[in-house]
Amino acid sequence: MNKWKIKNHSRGESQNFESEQKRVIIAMVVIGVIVVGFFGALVLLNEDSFKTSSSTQTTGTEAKNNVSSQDGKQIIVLTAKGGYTPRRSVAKAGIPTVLRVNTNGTFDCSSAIRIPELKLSKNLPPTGETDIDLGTPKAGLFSGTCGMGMYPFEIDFQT
Ligand SMILES: [Cu+2]
Repeated sequence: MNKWKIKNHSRGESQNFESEQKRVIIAMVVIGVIVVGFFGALVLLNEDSFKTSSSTQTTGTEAKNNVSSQDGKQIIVLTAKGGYTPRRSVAKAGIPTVLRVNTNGTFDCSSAIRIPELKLSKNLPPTGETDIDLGTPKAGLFSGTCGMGMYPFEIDFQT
């Protein structure tokens, strides 16, 4: 700080230059703080959303509330968007079953659903509800994926 003062007193001309430099340094510090704060906040937000989504998936794993019955049929509801939710469903075997896949602004590849067991590949509408008849499933694991095989889902049909 002394440096500034001395120069300011001794040479009036350098005052502008020095204060200009000072302003540049202050501006750089302020920008630095903003950038660091911004990325820090981004990291925190990402961690938060990561935790939220993983905990949702954990609860979704055991949730049976996506399985209901309607007109004597068992309806299993999945949401397709960046994968399938819930990733694992538990349903009853031996009952005529419909897999109802909801899309809502789904433009990723989970809008192309593939069920090898049924030799089925289907393009879902970006937004809508698509019923897929699963027949009367036997007990066991039933699985499907997105068109590229990177988002899996499974249904555990139990007796
Ligand atoms: Cu995919």
